[in-house]
Amino acid sequence: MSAGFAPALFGGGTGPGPILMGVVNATPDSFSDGGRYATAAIAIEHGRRLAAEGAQIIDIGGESTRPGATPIDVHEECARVLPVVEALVGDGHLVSIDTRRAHVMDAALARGARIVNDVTALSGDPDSLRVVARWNAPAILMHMQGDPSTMQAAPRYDDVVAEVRAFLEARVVACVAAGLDPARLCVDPGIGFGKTVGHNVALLRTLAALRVPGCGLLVGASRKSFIGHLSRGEDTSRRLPGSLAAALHAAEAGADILRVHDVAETRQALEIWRALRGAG
Ligand code: HH2
Repeated sequence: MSAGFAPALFGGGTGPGPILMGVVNATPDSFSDGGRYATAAIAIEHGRRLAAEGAQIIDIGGESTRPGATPIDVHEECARVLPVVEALVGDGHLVSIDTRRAHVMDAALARGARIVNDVTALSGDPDSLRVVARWNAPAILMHMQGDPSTMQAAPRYDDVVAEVRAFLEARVVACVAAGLDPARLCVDPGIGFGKTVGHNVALLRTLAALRVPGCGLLVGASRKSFIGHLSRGEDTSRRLPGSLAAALHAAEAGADILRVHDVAETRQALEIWRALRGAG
């Protein structure tokens, strides 16, 4: 764990290694599980299952950010996520809201969500910083090159690790200037967001270098397309083994939070990893 980062704010931090954030996509078109959790009742049931399996944070999103996805209306996004947020908060779960819109952040925080997870690192909506500062909410700042509709067309970097790190540092500076506490921020390299397979591999190989001092580090590699590309072209439903390999690699590199779809399986992998490395 990094000095200064308070993982307890994000729901964990009592033992060594990362905590798990379970993904609930209340969307009809997510890349990995599109449509399976599209009704509120099914999404709520899924969130409950992920919590029972060991997710300390339940991340609820209503807009797919898969490559090529088209943005949806803010009211539609609220209609998808807010009933799910309310129900899971009502159960006592720690909920994060995965959105790039300040209005959705505000509405979800008002219903008891505690964390904001933004794939634009609070830069996609001019009101986001103000909303997060007003609620004093912990926030996850992710790197993305471009926009989901075009980001995989031709990702380009001179030095992907240096550029992602510089972006994350600059966003932390902007957040602190807006009144946010760096100990309540978590940075994320944004695996698959405007990146080729080579870019994703370079970022995962150098995770420790991407950490911004005093902030947490989150990695979301679960079921992402680089796993299929590096293996035999498996589709999202057949990427669990690769996702576990990526999760253990991120744990070894010191990630604080892993954003995963397969909570029970990742938890078991981490338990064995912890036992074998003698860390409790
Ligand atoms: N990945 C996705 C969505 N949100 N947030 C963070 N912080 N980090 C990530 O890597 C990340 C994220 C994409 O995965 P998923 O939610 O399963 O798909 P979709 O965006 O299509 O709903």
